[in-house]
Amino acid sequence: RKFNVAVVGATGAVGEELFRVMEDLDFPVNKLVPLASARSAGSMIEFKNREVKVLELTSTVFEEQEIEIAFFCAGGNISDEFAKYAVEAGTVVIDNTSHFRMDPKVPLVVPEVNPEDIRLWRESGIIANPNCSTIQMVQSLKPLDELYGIKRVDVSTYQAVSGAGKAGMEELVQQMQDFFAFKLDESVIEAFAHQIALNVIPQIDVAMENGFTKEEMKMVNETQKIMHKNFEVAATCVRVPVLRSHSESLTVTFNDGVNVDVDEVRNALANFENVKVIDDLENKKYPMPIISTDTDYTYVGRIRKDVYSSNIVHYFNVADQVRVGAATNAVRIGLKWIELESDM
Ligand code: 11C
Repeated sequence: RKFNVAVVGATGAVGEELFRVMEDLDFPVNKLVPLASARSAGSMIEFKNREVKVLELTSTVFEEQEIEIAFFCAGGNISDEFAKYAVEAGTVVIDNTSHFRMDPKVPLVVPEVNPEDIRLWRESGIIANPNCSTIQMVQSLKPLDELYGIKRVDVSTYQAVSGAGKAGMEELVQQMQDFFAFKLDESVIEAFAHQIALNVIPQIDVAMENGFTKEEMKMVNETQKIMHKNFEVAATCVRVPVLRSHSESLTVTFNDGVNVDVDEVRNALANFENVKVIDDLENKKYPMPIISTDTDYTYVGRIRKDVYSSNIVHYFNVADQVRVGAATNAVRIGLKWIELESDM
């Protein structure tokens, strides 16, 4: 059977991508209802070669439109204010913001990693979609934890400007144009704390009391919740002038006594759902944003055993932030929910 589906934040970067991913993954849509603020209501979006009108997000729209599944991707404040109306109308909410992620009543799901947690959705009516940098990381950690048992993860990220939405992408493009027009020093700096063109910024989101940023602590707390494990995680999150794929450099320490076999690691990753291994340094083949962008895979490469400790492996992983890190994971949650919990 097919479902009545709403997308809240239909005109944002993730909202627009959700329509493409639903088309690509053949999401069973009966009626599609794009929702946005009054400012964007009335505009049109394209879905399956048809124009669909954007309606205004109101407290009653979920009931009026008989919505069964609602994707929320309009920011935490909007989820805070409107998700409850969807839940009251009997809609399952798949929330792409950080608002509900650490709520013990709300499952936080990466379908390849912890699909069974979806079954807890009835407690709140909400399933949370993790942070983009967490999603691609746990997709590679899960098979490695099953293989050897993880003790600690150290990760540095190279995060694309798409993490700050359309405004972030536009700011990078504008600054590059300004550079070639010899007026970069006049360029607007709004989406990020500093100029992002020709720069890297070692801060994503606000500072926390412990000296880490909020983005870095999301990678710690969300990883532990998704994997149901309390292994140690330390993250350094960095914004780089890349349009829409996040990269991560990982050092994974396994339990004492483990002797890493790189071929075993490579096979475990290659056999994991939606992970692709590209790992041939001699021939200059490894994951890069220009490979992952516009795809639904997490790419892993540069896999190597530590020179000093036999229980440590290093690798690099890359995924499209707007798709794998947001829209595709949300749609995969929706498909899993239909499989496990809907009354179809
Ligand atoms: C970034 N990871 O790259 C952020 C964007 O918790 O959903 C996503 C924020 C979130 O800026």
